[in-house]
Amino acid sequence: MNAELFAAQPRKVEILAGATLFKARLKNEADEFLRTIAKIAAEAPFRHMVTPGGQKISAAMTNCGNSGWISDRKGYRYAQVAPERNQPWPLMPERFRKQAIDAAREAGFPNFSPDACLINRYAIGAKMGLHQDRDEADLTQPIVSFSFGLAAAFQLGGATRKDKTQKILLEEGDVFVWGGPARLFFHGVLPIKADAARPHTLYRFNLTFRRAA
Ligand code: MD6
Ligand code: FE
Repeated sequence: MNAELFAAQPRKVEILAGATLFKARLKNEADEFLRTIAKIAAEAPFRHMVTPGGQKISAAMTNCGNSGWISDRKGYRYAQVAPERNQPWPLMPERFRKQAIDAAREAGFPNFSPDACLINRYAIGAKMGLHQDRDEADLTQPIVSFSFGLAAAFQLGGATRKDKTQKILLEEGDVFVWGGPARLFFHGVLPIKADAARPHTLYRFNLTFRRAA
């Protein structure tokens, strides 16, 4: 029997105009990505930030790249230093950058040039409420998201908070490219569930590559 028949078969799924999901695209490289994330976190540790309203964000966050997304009582924004460290963010690994640019190009965004990568770590039960990503300077550039570890039920809505949402399963190695007409759509993540088949997998990691400046 040919083992390749059983290898993950990447699939490209158009979810909406401007939103393309590449199933399992990075699945075979998941361990390598997780090791690189651990190195970034050794330099710039994951931490729970607060929203301008004072609520603790349940996903722990860090960043790599020239800019990093932060939140505190003063607002949401990109910053070139981690506030509590006063040092630049770790470099964006070339391999991350290349994978993000390649996926964007294949989804119809040939000029993607990310300068920021937000890394979210979700423990079981962590979630993210419906939001828009609108802190980036150039909204013609897409956002590219990589998921590893536990799966997420991702909610993708529309241009207003009241629009109906569809649920998209984001699993290990999935790459979701999102821009154009969908760039400002509301979205969120339902509480992450444990996976009985992977009892040692305790987190979901999500990386989002952006052009911030
Ligand atoms: C997450 N992702 O998947 C959260 N935002 O954990 C996002 O909020 C997100 O995946 C903009 C574009 C793609 C995303
Ligand atoms: Fe978002």
